[in-house]
Amino acid sequence: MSMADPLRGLIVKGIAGFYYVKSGDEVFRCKARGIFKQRDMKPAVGDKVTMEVIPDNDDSLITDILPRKNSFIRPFIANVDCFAIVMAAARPDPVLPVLDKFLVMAEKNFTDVVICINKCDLAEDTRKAKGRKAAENIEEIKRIYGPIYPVVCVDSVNGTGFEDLMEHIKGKTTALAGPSGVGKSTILNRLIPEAFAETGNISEKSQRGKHTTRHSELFTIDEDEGTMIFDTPGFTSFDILEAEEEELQHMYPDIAKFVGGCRYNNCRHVAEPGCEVIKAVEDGHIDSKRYESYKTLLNEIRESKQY
Ligand SMILES: Nc1nc2c(ncn2[C@@H]2O[C@H](COP(=O)(O)OP(=O)(O)O)[C@@H](O)[C@H]2O)c(=O)[nH]1
Ligand SMILES: [Mg+2]
Ligand SMILES: [Zn+2]
Repeated sequence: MSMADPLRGLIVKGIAGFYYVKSGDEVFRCKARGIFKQRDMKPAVGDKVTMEVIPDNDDSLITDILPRKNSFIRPFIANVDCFAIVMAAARPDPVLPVLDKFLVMAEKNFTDVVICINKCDLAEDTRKAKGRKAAENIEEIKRIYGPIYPVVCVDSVNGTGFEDLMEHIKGKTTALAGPSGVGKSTILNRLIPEAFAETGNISEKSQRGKHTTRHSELFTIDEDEGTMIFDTPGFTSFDILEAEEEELQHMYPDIAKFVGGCRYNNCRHVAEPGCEVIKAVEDGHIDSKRYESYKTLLNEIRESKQY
């Protein structure tokens, strides 16, 4: 007797013990096989799975989870190809050490990156101080990060700059990351109108949007090209502190370029003599803000290992 190939699919949503698995044009509501619980494995949105369709039963059964490219704990998702890391040109002003943390998270999980500056409309009126500040913020991000990562400018209220953004996420499964209030939900609504991601109104005082997405969900932007995007409640905690201090230098591509030439081969590039990284900072080949954030994160990792 020959068994048919098991049906393959992609988990696009998980709610209350049910998983919604997309296979071709169909979405099957599934339960997970009991064995996963015993093995302490939980299917995640983004997982590629095999499943069994049970005749005369409303629900199908997830029988296996295929190996993951990466996975995250909060939000609990898997197989992210690309992070679109969102910062606002202003309101709220970009915080570069936070951008660096998201970049380290992306590097640690081997994803592509596109830095997306949103609210670029705020930089239009440079006759006003507010507009000049937004324009300066955009220029600074482009100057520091442009040589290392793709940087795109969008205005998600009016929908400008999205061709550029699409260029970098085409054919990939992308997750939006970034602080609250920068416009992630508004961008998502532009990219996939049926997502209906709720956009919080920014409060004048806190300059923060209210965040409302509770479940992670994976939406298709372009079926033929295989372009997909996660809607998540947001990345709040970072796995970065699980990194070894030795690893961190490799998660800054601009710093990694100079690693290997130092006098000591266990050089951490903090104050060691004969350090090529420190020399590159002094010579202006590495931006001093990036270097400072490297040292800050290195300290965070060291402190977390002391307990
Ligand atoms: N001026 C301007 N405001 C925007 C833009 N994108 C989003 N906003 C506003 O910023 C606030 C926060 O947006 P939201 O999408 O909820 O941010 P999230 O917390 O990152 O999901 C909302 O009031 C949006 O209307 C933009 O491109 N330009
Ligand atoms: Mg949001
Ligand atoms: Zn060094």
